[in-house]
Amino acid sequence: SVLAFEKLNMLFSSGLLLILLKHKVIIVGLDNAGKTTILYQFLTKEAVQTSPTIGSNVEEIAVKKTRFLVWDIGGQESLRASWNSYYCNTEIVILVVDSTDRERLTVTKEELHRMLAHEDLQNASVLVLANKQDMKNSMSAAEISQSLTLSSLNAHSWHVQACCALTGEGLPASLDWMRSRVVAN
Ligand SMILES: Nc1nc2c(ncn2[C@@H]2O[C@H](COP(=O)(O)OP(=O)(O)O)[C@@H](O)[C@H]2O)c(=O)[nH]1
Ligand SMILES: *[C@@H]1O[C@H](CO)[C@@H](O)[C@H](O)[C@H]1NC(C)=O
Ligand SMILES: [Mg+2]
Repeated sequence: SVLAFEKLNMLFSSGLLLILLKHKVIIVGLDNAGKTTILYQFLTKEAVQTSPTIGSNVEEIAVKKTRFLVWDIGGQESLRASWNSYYCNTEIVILVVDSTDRERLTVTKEELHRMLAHEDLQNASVLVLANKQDMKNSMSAAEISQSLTLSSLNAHSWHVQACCALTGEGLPASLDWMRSRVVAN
């Protein structure tokens, strides 16, 4: 098994092993959309927390043995310019939308399409979470899908899920979809 060891070593040094074992996910969206609340709901619901917090907003979650490394990157305008430093090796982009925030949906749309044009994200799947469905005046998943012109995303696999981060409703289904994107059937 020297050969096996050398192969393993090679995998480690190329960073491939990390990519093979954990699927990188980034959570984006405007400030106040509910990104951080969703990340922590993922940790306490269906998913099992498998390791302590790595940084303030990076968590590892496992869904039926599929491991995701989830990066919650800030949504304030000043931080959006640096989003692209997180794109490398990302398999899934979670876009969190505050479904009551009609005014800023145009900004979200622009940020989303700008982001997906980046070559590092050319193969990434996109999960749009229509959050805050518990609010009376919230837009439906279909309205959000239309406003974000998701049907124009020919190169990316995408899905919209209505959810409420406060109760966790819609989040198990989101994790199932994420898993379906990275696990071969
Ligand atoms: N009513 C309601 N409030 C939510 C929901 N998700 C998040 N919030 C609230 O929205 C605010 C912003 O949430 P946060 O997770 O900090 O947003 P972030 O800036 O995107 O990380 C907080 O006051 C949350 O409690 C939801 O589904 N429904
Ligand atoms: C995307 O997938 C294609 C085909 O598998 C591959 O050649 C390319 O390197 C991938 N791009 C990225 C950024 O991973
Ligand atoms: Mg946050």
